[in-house]
Amino acid sequence: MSYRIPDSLIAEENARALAAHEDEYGALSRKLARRGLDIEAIAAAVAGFGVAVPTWGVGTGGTRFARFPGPGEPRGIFDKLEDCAVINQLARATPTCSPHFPWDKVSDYKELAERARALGLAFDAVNSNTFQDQSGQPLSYKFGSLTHADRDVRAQAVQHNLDCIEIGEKLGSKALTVWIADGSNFAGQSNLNQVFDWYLESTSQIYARLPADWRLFLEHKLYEPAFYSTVISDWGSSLMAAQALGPKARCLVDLGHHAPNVNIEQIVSRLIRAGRLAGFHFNDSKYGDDDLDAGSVEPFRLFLVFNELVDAIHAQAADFDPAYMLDQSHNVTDPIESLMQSATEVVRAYAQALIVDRAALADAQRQSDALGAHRILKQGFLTDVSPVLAEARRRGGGALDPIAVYRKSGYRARKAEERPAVAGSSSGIV
Ligand code: RM4
Ligand code: RM4
Ligand code: MN
Ligand code: MN
Repeated sequence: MSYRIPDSLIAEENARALAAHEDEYGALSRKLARRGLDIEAIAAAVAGFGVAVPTWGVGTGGTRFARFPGPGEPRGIFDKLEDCAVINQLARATPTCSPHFPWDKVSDYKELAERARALGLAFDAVNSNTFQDQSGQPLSYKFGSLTHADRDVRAQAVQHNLDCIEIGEKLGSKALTVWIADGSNFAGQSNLNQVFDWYLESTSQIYARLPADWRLFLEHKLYEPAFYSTVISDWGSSLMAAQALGPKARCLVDLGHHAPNVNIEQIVSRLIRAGRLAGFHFNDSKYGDDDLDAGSVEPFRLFLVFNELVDAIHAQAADFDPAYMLDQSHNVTDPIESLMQSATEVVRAYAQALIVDRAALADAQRQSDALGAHRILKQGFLTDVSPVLAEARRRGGGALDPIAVYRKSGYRARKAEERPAVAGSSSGIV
């Protein structure tokens, strides 16, 4: 029988921390009331917010230099689901997970869907992988996949995406995320215009096979592994492709996939305006696609992204239904701890954006009161919303302090006994 964290441990730890928590919740409630805000409405909105965990994120990540796996790593998708369930059990913000194929391939998808359901989880977008060669694969992706110069390689990559849709249907997913590594390392290596044509040709074949209620998420990335040009390098290329493909195609914003200093929240605003925002891969970075934990480097930027999202909700923007996912590489932490912390930081940014006084902000903007407007925005960011996040977790059966309960449970040590290390784990991208 595999170890699960008992709910009684959560209850005990919550009981110990309850008096202090209630005091802090009361103080925040009074603070918000003075601004005309009802903390119960914020608590309800927070409780209803979910962000998907990437199945590849529960294994230790790595760099191109090395990977340092920890004890008790998940050995396959069934172990990964167990870890995803712990993240949701304690932090109550991640009811779904986003699988990656063929990393999460199994022989029986009905069994996989049932196992997820039994653990209280559902599946979010399925991700295809044509950035690596798999054993036994006839043709190589070394020089590209959906935009390879050889039509047979393109056809193989298209077929893999169609297979992913078929798997996703069995799992209850409603979207396919396509990120390709295609690009070039040398000026002249590929024809920049031609490869975009091939991208459209290949993705239109995938688009044609999307079930009626599905969406196709196109994920751009500026560079890496291609270092001279990348086919879908930026939101402009992504939007051009989405508009060429049709209304079910949307642009996915991974926070780490932009040029340095680019204004990501403005890109989000433009994509909302175009009715093409697919959703997010949240992570944080200092230099490039660092895949650090969300909110760990630039929490203000994360808040500004949510400010645009809450603004769109207020404006009742058309075609606005973004998918929220984490996409991180945990190289030096226990992935379960990182994912609980990151999910909390994403929800925090949402709560901070919810309490911004939008009427006062619009007024300050009308009066061209630059500093006044900024102060209104900052008031949301600088309010410590931790007590309302904790209360939403507690009411949902989660932990007031998820990481403290996780550490106390000894889950990882138990898994180290249950899961003998295996070679060639699909976790972590090296
Ligand atoms: C590092 C650095 C070192 C080299 C390793 C492999 O980035 O440049 O000099 O030994 O790579
Ligand atoms: C990429 C990109 C994709 C993810 C892979 C593993 O950099 O962010 O979303 O599927 O990494
Ligand atoms: Mn991503
Ligand atoms: Mn990435």
